[in-house]
Amino acid sequence: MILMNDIVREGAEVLKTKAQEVKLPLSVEDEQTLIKMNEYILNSIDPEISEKYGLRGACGLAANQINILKRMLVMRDYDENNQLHHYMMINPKIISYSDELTYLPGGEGCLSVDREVVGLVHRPRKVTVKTYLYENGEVKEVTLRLKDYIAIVFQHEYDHLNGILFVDRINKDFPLNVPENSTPVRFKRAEEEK
Ligand code: UDB
Ligand code: ZN
Repeated sequence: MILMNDIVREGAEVLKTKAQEVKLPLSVEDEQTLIKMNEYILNSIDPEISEKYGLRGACGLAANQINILKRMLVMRDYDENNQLHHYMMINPKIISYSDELTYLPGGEGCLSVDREVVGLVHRPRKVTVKTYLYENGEVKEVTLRLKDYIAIVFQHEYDHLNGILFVDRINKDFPLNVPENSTPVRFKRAEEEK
């Protein structure tokens, strides 16, 4: 199983390197990598397992982060409407972006970054993604339209595949600047608590 020690940290060359396309049909080795990545996410959000192994609860993981330069990522989280988005992606490609931007009001973090980073990351609010999905032992090609929080998680992981960290996207001179076309992600639960 993947532990925190297996997660590559900021400064490492693999996190600055573009990952390679995965050859299809999926090899047994690549399939096992994807399953292991998925297991990490599930273990990390299981209170007992994450406590026992000291895992940081995660909503996404890219293969670069476990030292594998292949275009695979796993993401799992709920959107603003409490719909679960759980995807094991192979060779994802963004085929269109919105001009509108969005951002997490508290900024982003990363399993590979151990320090507190102040600054906002503005990303397209909507993306259309063409990807292979691994589901129930099968690989199928789909087109997904992702928006708001889920689009942020996807783009954060997609950046890893291209050797980009969220810190690279923070405006160095004005880290808390908000462009006129960017609006914060609003979580439904937080809204209801007001
Ligand atoms: C995460 N989780 O998994 F807005 F309820 C982060 C860590 C680094 C803090 C564990 C996270 O941001 N969870 C979260 C965010 C919310 C509301 C909420 C829970 N990642 C994954 C990662 O590092 N992948 O490479 C960082 C996220 C920051 C923005 C998207 C991915
Ligand atoms: Zn990350």
